Amino acid sequence: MVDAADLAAFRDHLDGASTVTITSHRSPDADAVGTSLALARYLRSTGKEVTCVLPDAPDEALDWMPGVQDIVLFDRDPGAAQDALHRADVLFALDYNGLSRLGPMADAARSATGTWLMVDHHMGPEDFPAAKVHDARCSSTAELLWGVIAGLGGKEAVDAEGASLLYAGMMTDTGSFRFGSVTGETHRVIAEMKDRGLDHTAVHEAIFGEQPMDRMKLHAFAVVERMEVYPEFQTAFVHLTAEDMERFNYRPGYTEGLVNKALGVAGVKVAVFAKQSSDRVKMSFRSTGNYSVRDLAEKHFDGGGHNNAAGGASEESIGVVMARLRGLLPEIASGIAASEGNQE
Ligand SMILES: [Mn+2]
Repeated sequence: MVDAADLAAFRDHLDGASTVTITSHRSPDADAVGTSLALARYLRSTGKEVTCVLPDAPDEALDWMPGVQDIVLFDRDPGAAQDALHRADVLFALDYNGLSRLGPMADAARSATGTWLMVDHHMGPEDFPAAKVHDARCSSTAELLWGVIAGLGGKEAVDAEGASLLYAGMMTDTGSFRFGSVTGETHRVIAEMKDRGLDHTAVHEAIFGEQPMDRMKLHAFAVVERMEVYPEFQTAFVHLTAEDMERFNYRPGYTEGLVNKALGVAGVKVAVFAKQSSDRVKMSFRSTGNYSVRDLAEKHFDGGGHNNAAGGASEESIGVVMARLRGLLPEIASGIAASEGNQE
């Protein structure tokens, strides 16, 4: 639920603003992009001049999102991105809460002189915003943002397209409404989206329905050749080298969901996916139950996120990262055991 005092602060800051710039995190997912575009639509309906700026491009799987082509990308057009950050009266941080999550765009964001507002559901928010709507128990930023838009009196401005943007964030951040973070409120918000004309089937189809043959082959290859399952530690790893990704003509988004395949192996409670990217190894962590992969990612791989879903990165080679992960197996297993003990 959105706090009335936070809403009042948002309203005050927005009342005096004519130019708004909306930002979200590096490697933006459906929650990041969907909320950026949905908020932009609402604010434009109130007469604001709005620009969405992201550090880099979203997955191709989000190409269907109305307005995605108009987003300014810092890595492609740093001048335009910097300009949008610097001339904004109000800046939004959506779906992240630390400026380092912007990667190379962080410095430009830090030097912005407008007022920051935040809507986010990750733990441990930094205090750079003047006001924030923050709830680490909420399953998506999209769900929180609906509360903000509704609270500001903007329900009517959310049409079927706006609803599809918010729904995409809610759907993907909850593993299609499967995770423990889903609440009655989550489904009440979806009911509101349906009332606004949401075509939920179309959103599922657009994101999960069809996939390029190369992506399917990459997943099959990863499962057969690159998955390591350690039943005695209730843990599975899967990784891809730069050569693996080249072999299957890797495109952004191709590895989405691979970590969940590892988590889906019978008896596995912790899964890690690691892939070589241009300058570093990027990692996704997942768990079921009480064991916090956020702590694991934070302690060993400069990462963060949620208890059951986190990310991290390393400057080491993929071989070194995998060796380090294997070395952590006893620590992970005792962590799982301790978390299950805590539950009783
Ligand atoms: Mn999110």
